[in-house]
Amino acid sequence: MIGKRALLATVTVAVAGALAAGTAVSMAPSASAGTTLRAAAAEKGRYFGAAVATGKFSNSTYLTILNREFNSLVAENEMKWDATEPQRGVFNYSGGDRIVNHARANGMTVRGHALLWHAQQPRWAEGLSGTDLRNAAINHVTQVATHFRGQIHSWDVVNEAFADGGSGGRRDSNLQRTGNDWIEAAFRAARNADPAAKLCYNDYNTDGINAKSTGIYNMVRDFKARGVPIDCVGFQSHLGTTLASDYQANLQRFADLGVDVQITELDVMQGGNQANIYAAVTRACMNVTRCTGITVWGVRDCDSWRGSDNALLFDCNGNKKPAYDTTLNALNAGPGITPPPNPTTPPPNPTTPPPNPTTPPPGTGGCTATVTLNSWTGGFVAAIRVTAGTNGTTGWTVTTTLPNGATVTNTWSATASANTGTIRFTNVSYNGRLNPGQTTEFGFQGNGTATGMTPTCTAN
Ligand code: G2I
Repeated sequence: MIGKRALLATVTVAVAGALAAGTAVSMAPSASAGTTLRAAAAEKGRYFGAAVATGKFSNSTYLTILNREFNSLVAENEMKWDATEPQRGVFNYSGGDRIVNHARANGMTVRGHALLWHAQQPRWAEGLSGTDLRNAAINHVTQVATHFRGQIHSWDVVNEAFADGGSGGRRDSNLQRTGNDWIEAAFRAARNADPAAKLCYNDYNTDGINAKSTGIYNMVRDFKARGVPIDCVGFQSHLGTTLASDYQANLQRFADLGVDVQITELDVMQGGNQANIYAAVTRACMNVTRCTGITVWGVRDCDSWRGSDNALLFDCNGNKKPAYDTTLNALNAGPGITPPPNPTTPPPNPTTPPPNPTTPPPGTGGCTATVTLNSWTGGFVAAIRVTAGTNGTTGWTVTTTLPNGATVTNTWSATASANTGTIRFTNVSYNGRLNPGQTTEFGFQGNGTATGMTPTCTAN
């Protein structure tokens, strides 16, 4: 992080055009002006969010501001790989679930952050490479996105995969060394696991048109051209004392590719320009129709990773800072949009009765397998759902035949006997034992066409 801090200081001195004296924020609120950030954003069809840590939910100053001002939450750390899969195949959703529950109870939605990132990986993943790491990573995406399915409005599927400096290329990392296609593999797995969530690529130092943002732009354009499922780009916007004059133009060029844009981790060094920079960022988002929301990276200055930068909208006593007022005014002054459909936080479904333990599930004593196929030109991801019959399973094998020319490149949550032709997929250690009627999912990705598969399941 120290490297990034130093970098922030150097990049943000560059251009300050957007903040020139003539661009003051309108202070005249409209008749229907929202009096909180969440109300003002909602009136304009957007969300206004904050990064949170569940450890602070017991602080009443923090909680009061959180519930009053924000209508989208993101876990500052608790949905990251090290938090959610501390041991391989052992998942811990306690922090993430608390955040989702808090959001649901308070009329808020949730951003997911982050399925894959070179940082904050668990130790066991840091030690992997090649196919083993690729499979572990795709399995992670699948498991976590499946767990939170229907609860997340937008997922940072991949975070910070591009290099700083002028190369415009990828950052070196263990994930990058598994092959340049790791990002698209992650997006495909995420789409399969949670089809309703918007899938975002998220990065920093992308606050104007520069080599890094252009590298990302080219990737997004290529993904859209090839049908890789990407829906949004997150601009973290950890800012110093100036803002690039082409901040809005940069958002707009991404929007013009056919993706939503979001301001995902906004914080601004306190100094002469803090209030103006917050307003300029907010205005830029409001002026871009496909900018669907803003998230600030913490609640009060003393909750921030930026420590003495005092980079947020509330001081440590919970008082609103000048930047709060300029942000609220910019929200109220901005044009409205029709909000995107919201897939998040459905109430628990009262019409689905809990499984009745005394009634055996229908079906045979063995198991059944159904396939969901997500295909694009030249490739596919298959998700196979295994359901145990009346006897349950201690292990299972799913057999399926791929059409000629189709090749499996990647399998998660199962072991494949081959990569072409007739393939037997057997359970891995943690998903072989199923109670009667219980289901589990595994998947594979491949090249070619895989339509017409009719998998069969045998239990042992
Ligand atoms: O660095 C700022 C952000 C840049 N973009 C991605 C974000 O995910 C990132 O967030 C920060 C969190 O705000 C920090 O809270 O990510 C850091 C880790 O790279 C987080 O710091 C970590 C500390 O490094 C750990 O020592 C600590 O255990 O927070 C952990 C939980 O408090």
